Amino acid sequence: METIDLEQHFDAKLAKNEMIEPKDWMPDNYRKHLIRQISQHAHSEIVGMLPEGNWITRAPSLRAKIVLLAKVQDEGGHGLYLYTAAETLQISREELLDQLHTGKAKYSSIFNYQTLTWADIGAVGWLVDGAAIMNQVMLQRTSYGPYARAMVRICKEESFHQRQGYEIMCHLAFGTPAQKEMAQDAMNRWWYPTLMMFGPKDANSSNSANAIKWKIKRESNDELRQRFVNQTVAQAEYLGIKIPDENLKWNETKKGYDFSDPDWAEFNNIIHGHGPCNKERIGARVKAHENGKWVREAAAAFGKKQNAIDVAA
Ligand code: FAQ
Repeated sequence: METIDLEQHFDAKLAKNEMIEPKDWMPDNYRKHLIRQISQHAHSEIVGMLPEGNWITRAPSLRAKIVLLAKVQDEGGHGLYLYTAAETLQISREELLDQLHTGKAKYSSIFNYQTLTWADIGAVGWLVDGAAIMNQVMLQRTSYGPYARAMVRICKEESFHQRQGYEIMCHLAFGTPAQKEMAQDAMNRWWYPTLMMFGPKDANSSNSANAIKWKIKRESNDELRQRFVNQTVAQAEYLGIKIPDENLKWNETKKGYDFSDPDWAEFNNIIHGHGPCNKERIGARVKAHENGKWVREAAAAFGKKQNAIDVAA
């Protein structure tokens, strides 16, 4: 087929809401856009294991430890599905990881903050996973098949993660005054970084126009952020925890809350590698990658041996 026909065929599939699959023709910019977004998402999942993994040895009960351990393992699994989806776009795992380790590829800004107390683990589950789901529900209908299918399972697990976090917050908020204070302190530190997770305001979002045109994203950064705020206010009220925003107010006209912007200068600093934990996070990932070299080599050698046996049989 001529390129022009291929392009028409691609557009027609999108118009009919049919998925684009790895063997289908796709514009090069669509492929690059997907590699960027899916790999950023995969990197976020595995870097996101670090702030929570930090609390596994200090969880306050055996039950809490088992639940947190399972959650952190889930995040590793999400990374795996997403790297596999990205690899269907003609890029190798090595290249993707190299981009993370050298700072060429981004990962979510949220994982550059420290988890200082156990309440932070509650806030991460409740707010961070809550924001992640808000964004990811629409990605189950993203136009690229392998990404959409990975998101179905990820969303199911994220919803368990969000409840795990909210349960921790319930224990603390309805516990002693010191525990409630700890929960409030976590909310004070995580609220604005969570709002940043949705990305810059629509007017400053350089990738959104293409993402919406190609049905990669179905809703805009601002729409999702607004929905997250609307949903979270009632959950905070139930806990008796205050959202640290004097401008938070119901707006009857838009049927949603008005709220303050996060500090976009802080956001820009973080996504360019200068947040509180950027160096520490990348350092930990590079170290884990180097320590895992022998495992990758052993797995590759085993795979090679199995192939030789299969060919001989
Ligand atoms: N952090 O033009 P836009 C999770 C960058 S998973 C860092 O609006 P786009 C699970 C953006 O890449 C969390 N960078 O970009 C979990 C672009 O730079 P580039 C991750 C950000 O792609 C929970 C530039 O700014 N989720 O949490 C951020 O249309 C607990 C301009 O931005 C996903 O990745 C940010 N927050 O929209 C794990 C979901 N925001 O690449 C462990 C999929 C923007 O041109 C524990 N991704 N940037 O150099 C998306 O939906 C989109 O990529 C957005 C950004 C919404 C993140």
